[in-house]
Amino acid sequence: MRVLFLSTFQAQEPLGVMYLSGALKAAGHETKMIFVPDPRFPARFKEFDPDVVCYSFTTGVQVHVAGLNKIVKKMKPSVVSIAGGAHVTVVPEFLEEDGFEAICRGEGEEALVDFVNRVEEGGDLTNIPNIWFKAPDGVIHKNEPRPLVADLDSIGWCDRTLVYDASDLYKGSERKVIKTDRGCPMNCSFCFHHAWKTKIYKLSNNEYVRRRSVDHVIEEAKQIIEKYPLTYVHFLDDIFNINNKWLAEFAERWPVEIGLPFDVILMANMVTDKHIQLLKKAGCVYARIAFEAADDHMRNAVMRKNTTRKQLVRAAEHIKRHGIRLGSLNMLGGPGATIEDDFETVKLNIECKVDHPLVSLLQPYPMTDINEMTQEMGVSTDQWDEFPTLFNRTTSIAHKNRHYFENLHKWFPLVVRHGWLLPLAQKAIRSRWLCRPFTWMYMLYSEWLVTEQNALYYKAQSKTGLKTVPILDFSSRVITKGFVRLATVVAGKGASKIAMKIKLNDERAVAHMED
Ligand code: B12
Ligand code: SF4
Repeated sequence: MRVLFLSTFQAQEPLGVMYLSGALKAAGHETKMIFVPDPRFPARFKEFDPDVVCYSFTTGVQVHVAGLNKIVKKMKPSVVSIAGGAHVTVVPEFLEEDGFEAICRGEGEEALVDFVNRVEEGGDLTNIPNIWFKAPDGVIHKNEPRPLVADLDSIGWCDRTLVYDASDLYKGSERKVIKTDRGCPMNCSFCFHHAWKTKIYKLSNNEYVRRRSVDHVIEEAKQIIEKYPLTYVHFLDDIFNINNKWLAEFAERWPVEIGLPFDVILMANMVTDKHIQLLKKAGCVYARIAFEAADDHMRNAVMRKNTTRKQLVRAAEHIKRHGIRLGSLNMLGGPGATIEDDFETVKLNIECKVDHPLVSLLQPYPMTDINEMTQEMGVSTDQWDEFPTLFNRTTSIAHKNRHYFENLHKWFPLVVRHGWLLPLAQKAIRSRWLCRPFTWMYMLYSEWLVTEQNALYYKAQSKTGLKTVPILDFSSRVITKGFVRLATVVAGKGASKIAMKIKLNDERAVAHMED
């Protein structure tokens, strides 16, 4: 069968669909991806003439996806539309949307292959594990998930050609992503993991948390290097330092067999000095830890990070001591937070001398425990169609002085790096009228942080030239972005591809802080 994946451009290559395409091809199907907007979309759609169309998306963009699928159904009414990924897994009621025949909950390689095989055979579509199917009479058949694939190596390779053949932006990027794990043992109340683990799959950590072998990961990196530009790897793992034995083997082999710099996210309550020594030896140039909130009640009782302040400070010290760039992930405006609590988070970042402070406004995503908490507190939304598509800029939580939190978000990176600005920020965030200039300030400063980040990558790769001079890199990014914004106003969506090219390799996008 011919299976088409449709998606908007995103700031990072989408791994999930590449894995799905790998599984479909191994089962003998043909796949293609089209990123939209694309002026040649109708012609390319007609040329490929798909039997099945797949969509993968997060909460916030479902309305756009439904609109896109309407266009698809007009072009070919007989095509079978199936959605999967983060949003429909937790809001399967999306299937009630006109135009969709099925959704997939959870991991999809085996489920999608079964589904497409049955469509091909004209078989029964009502009883495929993981798949919810809407029969022609409108009845929705809801199937339980199948057991998770225990040995991740057995899933095989993700099919990078799906995405790279569809877009030179991703193919040409010198940074590529690799994911070595699936699942997470933690139960942070704002994250999708506890919802998937305990509410959908109903599994223990032993079954839910899995990791590929070091062999398999190194082989993947080798395959990428053979075919595509690659000078830097962004590991998408939720917790890179979860297994001591794995980390030791990785640190031994990666520098010898691959030798490329990389960045990771670490869990602060698991970090030891030995981990950081190993990571340094392996070529890690940048490590992020999640502070989320300095207030103990918010961090541990509300967000359930299960991490003490002491552990955060100690992990930060280890990372700095070994000369690795320290990034922090922070969330402002949690349910019940006061602005004073959030200023404590700023102070904790200052105390830890964070190089790259990343910050978002907490959004209570569907099916998460924090969403239930915010509902119980009467400050949440469950209108998913009105959910913000991005984390930053605004909060969906009904705080008394919402603009205080939104303004602090814009001041956050600057104040963390320049602590003397704290008293000024404490006053400035109260202004209702300066939100826009604060946003510009945030964007400019974030651009500078990205410039610092780039300088680090260039150094690790021993690159030289004008592009590697920080002030020139910064100026060119700012001028080009300014130009793209102007061009977008004048030329509309035509400029979006250039904007995306600038966003690729942008640290904020990688860390979920897209501007
Ligand atoms: C990398 C990443 C990104 C990247 C790339 C996204 C991408 N398309 O891959 C970037 C930086 C662009 C990104 C952006 C955002 N992200 Co993000 N992201 C992730 C992250 C860390 C890894 C995704 C991944 O590659 N997983 C590995 C692959 C193998 O798994 P997968 O993608 O889930 O795909 C499997 C299944 O879901 C399923 N499947 C997926 N699609 C489909 C489609 C079909 C048809 C079928 C049958 C099955 C299926 O099968 C796949 C293989 O098993 C996840 C958290 C995580 N650990 O998964 C968050 C996550 C997906 N992101 C999240 C969010 C909130 C966002 C943002 C909204 C954040 C923001 N900036 O404000 C944006 C949304 C951007 C947009 N407009 O769409 C949330 C989504 C929650 C929700 N309810 O939707 C997650 C779950 C994080 C979390 N802690 O909760 N993200
Ligand atoms: S540690 Fe990170 S990935 Fe794991 S549950 Fe918490 S937020 Fe999610």
